[in-house]
Amino acid sequence: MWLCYNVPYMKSAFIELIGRPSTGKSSLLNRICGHKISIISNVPQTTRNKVRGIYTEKRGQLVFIDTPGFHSSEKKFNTYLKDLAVTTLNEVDIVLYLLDVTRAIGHEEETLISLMKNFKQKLVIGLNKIDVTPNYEQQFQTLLKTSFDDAPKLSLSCKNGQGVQQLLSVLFEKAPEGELYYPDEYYTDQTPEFRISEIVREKVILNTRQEVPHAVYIEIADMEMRQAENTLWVRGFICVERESQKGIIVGKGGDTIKKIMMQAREDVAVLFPYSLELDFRVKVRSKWKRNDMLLKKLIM
Ligand SMILES: Nc1nc2c(ncn2[C@@H]2O[C@H](COP(=O)(O)OP(=O)(O)OP(=O)(O)O)[C@@H](O)[C@H]2O)c(=O)[nH]1
Ligand SMILES: [Mg+2]
Repeated sequence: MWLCYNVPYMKSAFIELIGRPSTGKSSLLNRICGHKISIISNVPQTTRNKVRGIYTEKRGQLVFIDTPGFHSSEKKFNTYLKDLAVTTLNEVDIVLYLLDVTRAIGHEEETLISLMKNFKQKLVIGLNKIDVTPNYEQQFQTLLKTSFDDAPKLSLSCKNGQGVQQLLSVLFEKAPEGELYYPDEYYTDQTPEFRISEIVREKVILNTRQEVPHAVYIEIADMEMRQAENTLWVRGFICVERESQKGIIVGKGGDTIKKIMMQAREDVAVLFPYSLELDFRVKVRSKWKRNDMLLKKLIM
């Protein structure tokens, strides 16, 4: 169903969310769109893809593109993630640059600030996590004022929703006039396969520590809808770099993998109107982060 609001004109825009790892980009996307679209964790570089979240109301439609955290590193894997975030900047109407006010501005943030200067005309700045550090003004506002005098700056908390409505007003003000890009009931354009694999990856991240979350990618081998049982069967692999990581994910007597599957099933069940059976095995794929063909498939 398409919206037929009685307003003089509609607005619509593509908006990229960019910022250092863990600034809260995915949390903001989910809060605005009202659904769990992008996975979230306190591990840097949780997001590895361009994840679209769609927000529609009487003023029009905002299509948010969540991107991987901007991390200065020369490693191949990080370069892929960074390039994805940077190349998207040229494709969108608005750049929403998110900073984490609980962390000091270091070299990485300064690199991003320099990059953002090329997009001043379409820039909106969000200062997130003010629930933790409400008195951040001195450190951030002075720097941002000298670098981006004209860009709107919003104080935000994705945790309690503070500032989010004001942010939406600013974004609609900045958005060009235009028709809706998606039907109004859409809140994402992700395939079921991608959503399931991301939720499984999130549960792996939440149940493991240290290098394991960064060593993992998910491969869906097969999805089969069994109509008679109204059940979707999903089989796949949790791929890691080393045998030791496989052991951590499987856990003692298979405890960890069972927990991961149970948590994933609970989250996935909310998304789909049918039952789900998840059957995932852990396998070792050493050096996968150096495999260009695989990275091109995984990071897009
Ligand atoms: N206290 C507080 N925590 C927040 C807020 N927003 C996000 N977080 C937390 O910050 C961590 C990182 O959040 P994400 O949304 O995954 O951050 P991200 O920028 O998408 O991270 P990457 O995908 O790794 O770049 C999570 O533990 C969130 O719960 C906020 O406003 N306040
Ligand atoms: Mg993210």
